[in-house]
Amino acid sequence: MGAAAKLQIDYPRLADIRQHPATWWRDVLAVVCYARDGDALASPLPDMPAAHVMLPVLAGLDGTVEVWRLAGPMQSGQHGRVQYRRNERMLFAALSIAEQEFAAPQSDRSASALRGATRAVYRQLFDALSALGFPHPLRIWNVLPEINGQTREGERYWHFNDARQEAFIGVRRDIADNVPAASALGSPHAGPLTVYCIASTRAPITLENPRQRSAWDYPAQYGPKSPTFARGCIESGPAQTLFVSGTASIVGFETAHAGDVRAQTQETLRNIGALLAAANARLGSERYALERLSYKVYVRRPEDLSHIDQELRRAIGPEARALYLKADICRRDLLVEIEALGS
Ligand code: 3EB
Repeated sequence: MGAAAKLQIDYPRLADIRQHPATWWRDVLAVVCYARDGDALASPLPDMPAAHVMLPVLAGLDGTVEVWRLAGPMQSGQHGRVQYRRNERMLFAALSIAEQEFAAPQSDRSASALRGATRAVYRQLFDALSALGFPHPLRIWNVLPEINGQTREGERYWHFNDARQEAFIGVRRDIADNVPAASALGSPHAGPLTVYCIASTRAPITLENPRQRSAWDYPAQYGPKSPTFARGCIESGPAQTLFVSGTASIVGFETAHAGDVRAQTQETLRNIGALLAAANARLGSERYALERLSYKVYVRRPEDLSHIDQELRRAIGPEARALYLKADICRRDLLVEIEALGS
């Protein structure tokens, strides 16, 4: 059956899971490989689609990969440039496109290559989701190099946002209340634009955070076109999987505690707490709790890791499950961003 199987996330080592028999892989929905550079990009198994994300693991073993499990059997395939794996209920989709494919000669600091790559990635993604019968993205991850970099025409993240929003409008999705949970991170290494996604046959319940202005409604000082994501969403159906978007020290629409990583971590966790309260209120139960989530923490400066980890464990408890990755956050003054899964 598996209709209400829990979506689970584990962080084994690639070298260890290579040994596992085919039966172990039967329930695997998704694999995400984190790499320092191009040398670790081999797929764990020939038939296993994987997202290759150019973010180094900060705390954890070398060769750590992320494995999402649901209930098999699963089916893998390729649609256009999208690699996917799915069962009846959920689809994992991943693709990477290099900006160079869209670069005009001599246009070094131009934003047009990033915009072209972003449009292409999202067109491919939406085409695949609709062709495969999973038209509702629940959760999207976006990773691009130099997210805080400047072009002649403004910040790279702004151009990414512009092209992403255009892609959502292109598939006729209203921006408000009809967009997935997401994260957008900067890779400290050169590499392609990488997007991966978990999608559903059914529209999710989308969530906004009462402590934060909705990102699709940010004022223009954060870029001419707003970021296209919801603060979180709940999978429709009995499993009620909760996806918490990348969350930072933003209150209203402004960054709080610039330069203070401990205070930013505390504020971020208050924001996640407020989102959980909104999710529980929406379901009329105490379905979700901070102590029961799985966390992924994006750290701008590796030297902040112990401060962030201390604050996280102080707020959530010593048993908190968290993977730490080194990444640039989309605003220069943000030092940490935290996302979560409630299963
Ligand atoms: C924020 O709240 C912090 O552009 O997809 C968090 C989650 C952030 C998703 C995105 C950006 C994104 O605005 C940054």
